[in-house]
Amino acid sequence: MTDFPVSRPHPLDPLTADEIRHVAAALREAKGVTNSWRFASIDLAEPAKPELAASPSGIVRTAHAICWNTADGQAHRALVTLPGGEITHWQELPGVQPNMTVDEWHECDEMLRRHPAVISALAGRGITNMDLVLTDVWAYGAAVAPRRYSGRRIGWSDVWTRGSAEGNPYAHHVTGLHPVVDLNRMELLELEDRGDADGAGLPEVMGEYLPRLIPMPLRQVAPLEVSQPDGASFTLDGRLLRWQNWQLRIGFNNREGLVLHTVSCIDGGRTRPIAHRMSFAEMIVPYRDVTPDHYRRTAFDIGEWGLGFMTTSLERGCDCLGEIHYLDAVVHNSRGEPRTISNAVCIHEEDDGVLWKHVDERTGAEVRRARRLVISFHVTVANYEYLVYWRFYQDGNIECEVRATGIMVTSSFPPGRQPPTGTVIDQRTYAPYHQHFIVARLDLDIDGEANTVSAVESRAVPAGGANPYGLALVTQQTPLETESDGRQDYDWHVQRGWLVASTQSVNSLGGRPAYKLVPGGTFPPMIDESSPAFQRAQVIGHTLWVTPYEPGERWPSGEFPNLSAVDNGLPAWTARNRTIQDTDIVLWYVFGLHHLTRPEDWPVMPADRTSFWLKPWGFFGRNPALDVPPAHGELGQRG
Ligand SMILES: [Cu+2]
Repeated sequence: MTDFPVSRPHPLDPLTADEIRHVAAALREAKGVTNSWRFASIDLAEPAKPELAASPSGIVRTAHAICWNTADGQAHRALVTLPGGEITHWQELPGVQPNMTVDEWHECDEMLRRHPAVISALAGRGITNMDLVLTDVWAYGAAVAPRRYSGRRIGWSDVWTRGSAEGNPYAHHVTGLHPVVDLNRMELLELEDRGDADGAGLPEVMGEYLPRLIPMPLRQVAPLEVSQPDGASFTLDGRLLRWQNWQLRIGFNNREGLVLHTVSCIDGGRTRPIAHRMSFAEMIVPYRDVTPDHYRRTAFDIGEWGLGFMTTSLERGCDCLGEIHYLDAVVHNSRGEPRTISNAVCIHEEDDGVLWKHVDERTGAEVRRARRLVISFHVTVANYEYLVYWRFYQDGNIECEVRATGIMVTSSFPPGRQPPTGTVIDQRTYAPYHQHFIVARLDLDIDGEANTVSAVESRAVPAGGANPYGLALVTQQTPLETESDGRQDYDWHVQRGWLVASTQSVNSLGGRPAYKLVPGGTFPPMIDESSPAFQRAQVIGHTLWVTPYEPGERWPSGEFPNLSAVDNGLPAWTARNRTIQDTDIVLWYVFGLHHLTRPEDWPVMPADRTSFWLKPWGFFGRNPALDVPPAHGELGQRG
């Protein structure tokens, strides 16, 4: 990649605050985008790979915007050049609902908390302090949305009440009360109220986590400091990050949050590509509980809300320890006004225990400490938080870990009527079972674009012949030729993994340099395929999908999952059954958490974690970390 002067943005740099303002102003002026409109998204229109490769300096910087008129609900797509402000594309998008916006969430909460019907329904339950009440609007799927509101931008809401002014907003679910709202008119359409028929009232729960509100003193822990007296060993030039032999570019957008571009490894002076782009393209959270409070609850946290919009600021010493470099992120509100999230992305090094070691009687112990470079961001989606960590290691490994924490959705049940689809976590209160499926979009380019993905399986050879003791274990490698082959499922019995190999370069041993996608955190959807939740999210039906690179194919459950009926992303693209062999491929890896809720996850959940790895597999001819030096002061002092 060419380096650019600092004054000029790199073609992959996210939009600046000024650029966002400029795009909104250009659309207001040229297309009559008045105050009755909202901007769902203003993001960089990333240049496609061939453009970037051909002439990065000749690329016309362009923004992609989705906006809609709340008066008639009509959504539009625009492409706007920067800094020129020329609108090169303006397209009506009939029949789709753009993503939900943070503004709508807040405005809806304000409206509902002032609404006489909501106030009256709460008063009937003895809840009269509206300052303690929180409403939390969720997006619908088409199949569970009332037909009479077809075509409207509707949402449904939970109602919660705090135990005190500073109490956990998600501690007390007002079970049985759900406003249905028209978000364009910002009005209450109806209030579902099943009442409190058995008169049990809100259960007595301990749902607090602030130190001053929990019923016990804080325990003692001694200080633990991380010190890097000489500073960190990475450099950042604009958004180009270099650390050890790694080099990559840090991107960010409204929908995916953190994006890693042009990940490569410097190997013996050669820059070897590994990934063109890695990000999370969708996150789907179906709640697996059919009660009236939960049957609509299938969140598309990326397509409906946006990880970038939901990113929160990080704090040194709390979220990350050591020598930290932060990057801010710029998103925007629904009026098209920019909002800066300070300290949105954290870059730092971590000690990671032993990298390699051997103890020899003559030479003593030879040991290397491992360290890793961590690039992370944290997202708060209403009650839940996702903490995303991309980790780069000295031995060529890449690890992607997600931690889930925050507050589980709960509701109450009448005495003796515990639903079977969740776990009791406090008095007459349960947390429904649910699943968090994350779809990582991995545009890998192992030593260039021409790659083939193979399924690699371990096989036991039956005893007999040359294998008299039945010991032999062999591996079987099956190249995936078409998109239907590319739909892969994890199989524990054969330890299936996926090798992404260059079809053009050769390693020092005569083999094809490759990286292996080592599956982790994967589980089957375990859902009836006729379920509307599955129909909207068929991507969760497989662990891995492989497609040929196509710049327009970005969103695995469709560009507009808000109020969607079917998944028109991966299932539709791959129905063409294109060839995926010896070409530029994209892997879509589905992983996450099968969240069988526990009492220990309440009232705030200790971070649960899930991850997968990309490991070099013949990419290097030997252990690439032989040249890592011993820890400071140990050289020549072993024994
Ligand atoms: Cu969960």
